[in-house]
Amino acid sequence: METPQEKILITGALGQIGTELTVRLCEMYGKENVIASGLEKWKEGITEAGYYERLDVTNFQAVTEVIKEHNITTVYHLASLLSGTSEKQPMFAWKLNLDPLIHLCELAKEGRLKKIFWPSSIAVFGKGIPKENVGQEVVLNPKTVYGISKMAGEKWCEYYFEKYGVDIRSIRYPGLISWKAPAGGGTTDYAVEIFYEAVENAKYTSFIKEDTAMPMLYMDDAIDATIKLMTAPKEQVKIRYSYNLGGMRFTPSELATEIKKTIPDFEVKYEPDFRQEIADSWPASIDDSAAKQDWGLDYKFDISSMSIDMINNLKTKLG
Ligand code: AKB
Repeated sequence: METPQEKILITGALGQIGTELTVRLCEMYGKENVIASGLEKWKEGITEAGYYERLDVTNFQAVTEVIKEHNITTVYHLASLLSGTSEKQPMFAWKLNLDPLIHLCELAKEGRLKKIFWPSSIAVFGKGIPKENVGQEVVLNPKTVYGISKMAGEKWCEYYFEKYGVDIRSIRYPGLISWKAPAGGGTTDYAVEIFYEAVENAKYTSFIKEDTAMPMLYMDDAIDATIKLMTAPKEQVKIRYSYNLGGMRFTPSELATEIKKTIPDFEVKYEPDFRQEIADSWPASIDDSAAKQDWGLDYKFDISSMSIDMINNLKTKLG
C-alpha cells in the first residue's frame, strides 16, 4: 500500500458515494487532510470532513483556487449526473460529466495534482453485447447520454495517462446500494428505494420489471474497492480507462424475495417507466477478474447479508 501524506479533495461529497467515502478517507488520512465539496451551502454537520467548500465543479477557476489554497494532491471527483437525470438534461449531463474531469486532468498534467479518482459505470456497455459476464474489453455501445459521457470520460482518462503520465484511476460501478445517503437519479435506484419502502410501508412499486437483472454492489464493498484501487502501487494499476466491478447479480423479484425473509408481509408491484429501456441496454452481470487479479478486488456482501444489513440500519435510521 502507498501511504504518502495526501491532501484530498472530494467533489460531489454529499452524494451517495461521497457521504461514505468522506468518512473512510477522514479515518485514513485525518479530518484535517480531507476537504469535502458540494453545491450546498455549509451548515452544521454537513460533512465528516475537516473542511467543506461550496464548489460548482463547472467553475474551473473556483476548482483551481480550492486546489491551490488547500495544497490538494488527490481528487476523488464524484460529481456527476446519473443515468435517469442525464436523459432529462442531456446537454448539462455532457458538460457536468466531462468538462470538469478534463480540467482536473489538465491540472494533473501541469503537476498540480498527483492522483485522480473518477467513477465510470456499467452504463458504458450498451446494446449488442452478451448480457452475462460482460468482460473488460468488449466493444462499448452505450445507448444513454450518461453511458456516452462515461465512455468518453474513460477515453480521456486513458489518454491523459498514456500521453502525460497522469495517475488517474477509475472503476465502472454497478448499481450501488446504501442506507446513509439516498441514491439520486439512477436506473439502479429501485434497489435502494425498495428497502426504504419495505421498512416504512411494507410495499413498493418498482419502475424496473420483475425479471430484469442488473449488477449491484453494497456500498461497503464499493468503498473498500475504491480505496484498494487508489492505494495500490502504480504499476499494479494496469487498466487506465476503467476497471469492471460486478458485485452481485439479481432481479427486482429476487430482491423482493430476499426482503420478505425479514419483512414477510412485504408486497411489490411493477410499473416500469422510461428507465426500463435504459436497464434493458445494460448488462445483467459483469466479469471483474482483471480487478481481482491486478489489485485484489474482493467482496464481503452477498444479496442476503446486504439485505439484512440494509433493513437493520434503516430500521434504526427511520425509527
Ligand atoms: C445509474 O443507475 O445511473 C447508476 C449507475 C449504474 O451508474 N447507479
